[in-house]
Amino acid sequence: MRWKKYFPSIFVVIIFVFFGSQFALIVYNAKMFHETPQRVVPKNYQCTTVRQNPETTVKVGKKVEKIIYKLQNPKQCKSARKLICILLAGGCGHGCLIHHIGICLFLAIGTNRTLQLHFDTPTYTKDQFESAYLPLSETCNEVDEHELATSPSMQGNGSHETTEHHKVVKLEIEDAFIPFTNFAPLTIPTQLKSALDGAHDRPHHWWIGHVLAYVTRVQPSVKVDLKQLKRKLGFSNPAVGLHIRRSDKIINEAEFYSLEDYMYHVTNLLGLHRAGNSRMNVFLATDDPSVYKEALRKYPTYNIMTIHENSLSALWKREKQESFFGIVHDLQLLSECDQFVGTFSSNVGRLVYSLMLVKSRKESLTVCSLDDDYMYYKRIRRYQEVLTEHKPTNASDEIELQVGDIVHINPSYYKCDQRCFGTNARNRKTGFYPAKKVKEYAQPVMYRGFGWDNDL
Ligand SMILES: Nc1nc2c(ncn2[C@@H]2O[C@H](COP(=O)(O)OP(=O)(O)OP(=O)(O)O)[C@@H](O)[C@H]2O)c(=O)[nH]1
Ligand SMILES: [Mg+2]
Repeated sequence: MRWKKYFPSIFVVIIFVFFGSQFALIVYNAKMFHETPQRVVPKNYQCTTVRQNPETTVKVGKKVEKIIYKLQNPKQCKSARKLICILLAGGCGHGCLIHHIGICLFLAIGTNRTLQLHFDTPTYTKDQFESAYLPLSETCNEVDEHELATSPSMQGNGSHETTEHHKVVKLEIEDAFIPFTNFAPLTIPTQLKSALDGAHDRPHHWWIGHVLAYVTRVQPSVKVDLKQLKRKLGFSNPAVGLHIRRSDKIINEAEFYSLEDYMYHVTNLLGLHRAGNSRMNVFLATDDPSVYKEALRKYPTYNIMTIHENSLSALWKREKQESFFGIVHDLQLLSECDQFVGTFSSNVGRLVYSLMLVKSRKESLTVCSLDDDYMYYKRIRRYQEVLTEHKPTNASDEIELQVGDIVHINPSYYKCDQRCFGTNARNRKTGFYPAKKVKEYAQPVMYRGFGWDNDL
């Protein structure tokens, strides 16, 4: 066999290509992580404290869980009103996927339908999703092929669905904006708004949290894994959850922030100086494996807990099943922490915040985003309510505000810290105004899945 004499050279070429590509990747990552961009000095106002009365929110939360569960588990699946959500987005990460399913569940609850999922994306399968998360329904989980083929696409305008009289409708969901409905994030069921009146600072965020918490109810096997992981880590509360999103995200979607930028907030939250000698618990999740060593070296007095293999698989094997479980575990553990530091430009960071709102039993929860304000793609407009009158001082770029005015924030402004930019709905004037004179406004909408006289 003549080719055998070439075997040593083929072997050398394979070795060369393999090690060469590994070397190139290391150089690429080193460049990406360490040579990067301008440092933005963190400031206190990047943190928000959300307050609640846990006695009320826990009670109402249990009722909300029951309402979603009931709608998702009709006695007769065949005759039930259904929304088949076709998940299309390829290249959609885990946080993105959960937020897409969330959009579908908002719509299903709003239009009084049971949600069914049809995965049509190269990135995930239904089996994979259900290997970690409970099926959305115990009685109506399987999509009927005939219904999938023959049912019309959901149509409508505002809160009115023109396909309302069809028993089954479908909806393709990808990255495009879906403009036709008010059953979208940042709205809140009217009944819920009154039930939470005075009991929660951000009732619309809390509602998003409940919808996403339903989607991410973990399988019993994942609960067992989490218990073991926590034992191994020595996970204990109080703890700050720290999420550092780098790798692909900082190429052109988000800024690079140094570990010190994040730890500045962690230290503040832990009240290090006041608490004396006790070790401070930080649960770290990241897709940059170099962070852990750096953290151990620079912050030896902190108890930094991490699942290092998760960050390795998040960087090198993102498409693989082990990485899927890695992000599931990291998400759950982050959301069990008492405070959060991360970036809201990341779907993962935003998801952690939403889940924390549901899990938190304390009166206040502080979250620090080093970049954007909280948002949800495919949301309705973000509104604010004016608390204090404002007369522009230098007529240049500010608008006038009266108590009770509703302002909508310009969507291209991702951050509203000291000053916000938006349009006053009363007189359509657009300009800047001080952030401290407004508060988030939750838009109430009649979600039909709540019934008309639900006693919350
Ligand atoms: N295990 C683990 N994986 C992570 C972590 N951060 C990011 N990842 C991985 O990176 C992916 C990011 O997913 P996306 O949902 O797209 O979130 P994003 O990239 O932050 O946000 P967008 O690109 O804006 O959608 C996740 O699916 C994980 O695979 C982390 O802390 N732990
Ligand atoms: Mg992404």
